[in-house]
Amino acid sequence: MVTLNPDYRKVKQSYLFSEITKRTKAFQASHPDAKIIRLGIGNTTEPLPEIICDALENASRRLGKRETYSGYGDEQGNSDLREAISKFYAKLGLTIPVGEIFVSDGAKSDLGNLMQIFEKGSVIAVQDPVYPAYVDTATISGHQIITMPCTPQNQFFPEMPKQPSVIYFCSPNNPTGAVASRSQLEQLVDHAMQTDSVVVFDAAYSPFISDPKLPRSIYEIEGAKKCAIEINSFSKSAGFTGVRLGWTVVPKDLVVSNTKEGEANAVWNRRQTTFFNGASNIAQAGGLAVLTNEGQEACQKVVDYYKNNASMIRAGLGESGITVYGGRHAPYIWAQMPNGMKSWDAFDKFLTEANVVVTPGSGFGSQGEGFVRFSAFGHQENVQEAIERVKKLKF
Ligand code: PL4
Repeated sequence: MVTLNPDYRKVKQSYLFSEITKRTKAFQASHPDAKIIRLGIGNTTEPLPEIICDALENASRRLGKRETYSGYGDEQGNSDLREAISKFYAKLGLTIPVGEIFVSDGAKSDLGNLMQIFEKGSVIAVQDPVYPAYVDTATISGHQIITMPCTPQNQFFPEMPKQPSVIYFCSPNNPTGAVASRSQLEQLVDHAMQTDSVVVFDAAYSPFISDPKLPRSIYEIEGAKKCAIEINSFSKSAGFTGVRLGWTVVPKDLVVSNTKEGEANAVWNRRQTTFFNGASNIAQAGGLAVLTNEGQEACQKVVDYYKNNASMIRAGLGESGITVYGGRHAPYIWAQMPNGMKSWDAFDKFLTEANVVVTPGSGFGSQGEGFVRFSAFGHQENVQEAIERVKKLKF
């Protein structure tokens, strides 16, 4: 008998962001004149800098000539891009050799794919609230999930799990917008070392950190190469949400219990060469341009534009009497609704009365109930308009 993977029955029928899209479309269909402003899904809106567009265009033109055409590349990524990523880390004072860098088609694919290298039934510890892709991919992969509550009371830094776990940790955090300090990340790494745990560190929002004292990579913490994998993305740093490009670092020093040094790196390499045929060669050429000095400067300007949106949202919600967290080193503002209002009720109120889409906090976990997440990705004039509309609401 052939059966479907029963673990799909354990996840909600609809993925959070698909549900938001569905409800927004239904509202638009019944209110065709409503000018809806989307601050729900964290989706970039600003155009790519010229230098990146040129690189993407040139790469596609190279495919049109016999002399420069290229087909499949290395599954691990093109060596020039891997070298550029290694240099990106060198600027943070870190040594990450090319052999530890695996180019991907985005962080979401790898955070889910990484579940495959751990034995089925492993304990996966996630922050609560959390980006739902971690929970859903862990469930579908047959692992057990434990949650680490992150609340205003613990400044969104959780107590560590009691048992050895694969700890998914995201900083700057989606959805709370909290960013972990150096001493908090030292606690995380110490804990992983002492308990034979592995940290999967999601650094997708690291370019939003503007305080040089705050770590942008887990490898800024001593000992992290022995216990941590890092995922990164060009989506939010360079507006590649649609282009699709990211990378994962699996250090050769990483030791998962019962393995030798280098084995986790080799297993991930085996996984990638077996299941993945490499990122698009056009996207990789774009990524190379992003990592040039000129590219970094141009992309940082776009990140700063979104950061300015985040400050505007923080200020506007504050004026409305809503308690806000995050949004300083992150594109997300975590807003606590007044009078115990539930997340989906707040979602409906924002959508129907202000025609503004937000993400209900309860979709990120039980600790998100009573919150909504505002995304700072949007055109500035729309963000401004959304704030004006929200300020008129009565709670
Ligand atoms: C909507 C912590 C957004 N359709 O673009 P990627 O794959 O390199 O990065 C995905 C990703 C990875 N890690 C974290 C993230 O927050 C995200 C993107 N999250 C959001 O609004 O929370 C986009 C979500 C996307 C989805 O289905 O996840």
